[in-house]
Amino acid sequence: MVILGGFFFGYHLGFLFNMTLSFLGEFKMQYQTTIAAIATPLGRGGVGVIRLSGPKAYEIAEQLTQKSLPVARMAGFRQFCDADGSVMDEGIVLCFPNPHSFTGEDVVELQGHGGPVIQNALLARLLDLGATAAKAGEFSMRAFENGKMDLVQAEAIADLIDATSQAAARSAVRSLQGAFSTKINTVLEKLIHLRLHVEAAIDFPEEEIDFLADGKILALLDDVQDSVQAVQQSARQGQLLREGLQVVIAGKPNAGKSSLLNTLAGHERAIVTDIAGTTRDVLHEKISLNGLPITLTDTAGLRETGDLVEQEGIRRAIKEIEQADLLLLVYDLNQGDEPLQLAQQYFADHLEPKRLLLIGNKCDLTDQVAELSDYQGFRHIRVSAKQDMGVQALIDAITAHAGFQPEEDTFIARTRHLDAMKRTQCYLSEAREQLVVFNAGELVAESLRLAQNALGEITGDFSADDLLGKIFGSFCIGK
Ligand SMILES: Nc1nc2c(ncn2[C@@H]2O[C@H](COP(=O)(O)OP(=O)(O)OP(=O)(O)O)[C@@H](O)[C@H]2O)c(=O)[nH]1
Ligand SMILES: [Mg+2]
Repeated sequence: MVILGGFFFGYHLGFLFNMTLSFLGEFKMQYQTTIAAIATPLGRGGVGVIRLSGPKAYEIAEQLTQKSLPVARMAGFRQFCDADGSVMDEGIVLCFPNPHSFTGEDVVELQGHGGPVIQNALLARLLDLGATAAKAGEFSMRAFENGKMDLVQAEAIADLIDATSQAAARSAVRSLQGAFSTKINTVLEKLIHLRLHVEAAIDFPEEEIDFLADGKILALLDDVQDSVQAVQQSARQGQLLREGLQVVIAGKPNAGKSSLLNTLAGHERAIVTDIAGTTRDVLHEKISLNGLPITLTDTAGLRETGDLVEQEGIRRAIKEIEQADLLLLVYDLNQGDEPLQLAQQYFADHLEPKRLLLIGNKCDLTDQVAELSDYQGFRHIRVSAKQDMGVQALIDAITAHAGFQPEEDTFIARTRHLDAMKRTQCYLSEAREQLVVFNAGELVAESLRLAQNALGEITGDFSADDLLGKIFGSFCIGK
């Protein structure tokens, strides 16, 4: 190791060290265009904000106000003028000189009155003065490309705006403040450290075998794999919080499916009658159970029928069942039904214990108590949807089934992040096999390089342009 030192640090470290810097440091992108967009939702309100960003932001704002601009970060009252000098609106102008702005460019915020007609007219005037209409997410994209934030933080802004619960908003703020990025960067640093050791071993072929076999690299690899796994677990909670769970209620007609949906939703959303075949269409309801966002779906009862409308309802029910994250299979405890028989008849291919909860309903009409148990390897629970018996236990079973256990420091995450971590783990497993089974240094190094690229996609270090376009394209305009 000592012999390796000098050469190694002079050569490989240079290359890998630059890589480390590129992911920790900032670089700046020069855009020629100045973009403009209405940043507040279009509608009637006291104030409407229009944002300008780019090299001509100041010049355009000066032409609009026909005056010099206020001092940086100080509010200045100005009139907003049309081409013929007539006053269109008046309001506050705020200037943020580069690089200390949201995008890292010169930014001007024009706070006029919040009405769609005047806001659109002001935006049109800015475009006449040389600005370009911003595309969805273009301000955030520039902020990302100018190193003002990484991809995870940019996504967290969108998630904060779209948050549907307090818990989701809190975890979005945590991601925005860098909680998630810090974890990823810590693992990336460990991975780069491991790559340094492997690259060093390859450079000295006469020592390669010993070096690979001495256990040090394996120990480092263990540590990286454990660290990725730990982040994966936290990110899974954040992803559940953001994307929620698709829960579908299915069963025979009259089993009490719609009653269960109403009880879980806390209001009379679906029609309930004692006529078998009441529900025909698919019905969605967004609810939150123990803080977990859920889209709950009620479906038509499954049975053989000659009724064309009901047949179509059943076809749609089966489609929903096949796509569900979790299926609540409801049956009436008083009918002597074998709960799995229906599942075998209608969706045998989708019978997995981790996607299915069996629910024996109407326990109020039996002498059986509401409780959780096991039935042929599946979770089973007795409830009364009508009398609200066993429903809290059902709610707990649903969230536990989804593996939802948010902690105080949960950060928001997306499926994209989990996919990237899964690929990272695959490359790390490959690296382990090359190391342990084949002792093949070059192949270990290549797998580790791919693992680093996959992990780097999360914060945007190694993201392809089309991925960036997809991510920012889903943001709203003016962000
Ligand atoms: N006693 C009792 N009756 C229930 C319970 N749950 C539902 N019911 C009754 O069972 C009947 C059918 O309930 P629904 O909720 O409409 O059943 P469903 O499964 O949606 O039926 P379809 O829409 O026809 O497929 C209604 O008369 C409900 O009041 C329960 O827990 N206890
Ligand atoms: Mg129904």
